[in-house]
Amino acid sequence: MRTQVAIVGSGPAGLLLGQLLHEAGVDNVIVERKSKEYVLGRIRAGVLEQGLVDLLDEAKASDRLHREGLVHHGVEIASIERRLRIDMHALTGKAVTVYGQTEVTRDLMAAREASGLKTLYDTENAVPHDYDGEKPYLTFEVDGEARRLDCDFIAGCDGYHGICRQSLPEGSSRTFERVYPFGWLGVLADVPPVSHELIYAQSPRGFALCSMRSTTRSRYYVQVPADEDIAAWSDEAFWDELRRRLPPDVAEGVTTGPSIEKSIAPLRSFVAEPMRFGRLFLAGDAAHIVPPTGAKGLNLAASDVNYLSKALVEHYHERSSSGLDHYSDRALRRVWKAERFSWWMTSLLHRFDQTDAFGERLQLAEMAYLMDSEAAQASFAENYVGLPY
Ligand code: FAS
Ligand code: PHB
Repeated sequence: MRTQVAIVGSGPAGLLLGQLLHEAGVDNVIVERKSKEYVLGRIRAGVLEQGLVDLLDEAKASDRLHREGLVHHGVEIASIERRLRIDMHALTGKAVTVYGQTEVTRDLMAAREASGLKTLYDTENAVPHDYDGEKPYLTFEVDGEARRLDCDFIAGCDGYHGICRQSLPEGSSRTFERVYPFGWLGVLADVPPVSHELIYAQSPRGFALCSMRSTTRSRYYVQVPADEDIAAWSDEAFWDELRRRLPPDVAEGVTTGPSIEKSIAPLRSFVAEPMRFGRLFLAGDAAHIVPPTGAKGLNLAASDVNYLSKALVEHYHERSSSGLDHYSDRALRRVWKAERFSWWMTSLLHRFDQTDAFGERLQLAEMAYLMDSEAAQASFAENYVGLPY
């Protein structure tokens, strides 16, 4: 089997890359280790930057997004005593769109099927080969049968636990990591959201987030210890803890109901440098992870794919390697700015049990500065809506 670009992973990064390449006439095959149903069963991000919306337009996978997505001009930052609405649209002229990552994935899968592109699900033991030469290829198994995919380039869109970064030669990649001593317990429920916009809440008991998937489906999170056992959390315990962390006038407006999904996500900051190894390119979570506080994970995958898709199209259409040669530096410049913002927002809003009294006062001063300064709010807004590509 042969293609121009072999893509490992059918998450948002792999699927978006596949569609953008297809729209430019570049053939590609996706090799995915899970089933389509498993990939669609993962509940993850919910906030899309305008850059990602524009790329989904380019990928011809945005009709439902424009029908069902909720455009948000503002976001709330709250402590128990104060609520601040940051009018991002007034400060930046931009907005974000609330639309679940699951739906983005579903729309991209539908676009891929309509394009007649090949996606191999339920594969095993994918391994990238000879990407330091001119003729890379992938080996993998389907139903126990060994297969080989010859290609010009390999895109490692296989996430944090993927094979591509792990198969790199010893010493060829430098990693940077910060693991947080807490995670997010998330609940999805078919109840109306407590507010028409997101509320990020800081409280002495820990962080909470009020988000949504539609006007009838809510997504809520509370900070929990990193080693928390989800079995300890009944729906009732979750709703009680959530309301304890919200300003009283918000808490009394929360509509509770049975959870349709409940899970704990660990929080870490992680970057692997560089993102290119000969004819192997890493994109999305395969190269970096951010804590979900800044809603950047999915959106960083999109900016990587923006740079990589344009570089690959430039190679085929203009026989130029400039974009490919600059891909890693260009992507990492934006990645690190998002890492900074996601770390800052996580530090601002979460409870750190190990911090000292000085650290607690610094956190309260950081929140007071954001609440009192339009300059601080403008800085928040330009990062949250997404820095330019
Ligand atoms: P993905 O991990 O989505 O996709 C990688 C794909 O590669 C998967 O389908 C995987 O099965 C496949 N794969 C892995 N190894 C393979 C192999 N060896 N062979 C073939 N295929 C292989 N971001 C936010 O912005 N907000 C959030 O609230 C948020 N919550 C999250 C919660 C959780 C539990 C996790 C894990 C992440 C969360 N994220 C969130 C980040 C998330 O949205 C990612 O940024 C996003 O999925 C990145 O997309 P991909 O890079 O495509 O990686
Ligand atoms: C979500 O709706 O899942 C969500 C929204 C904003 C975040 C993280 C997660 O920062």
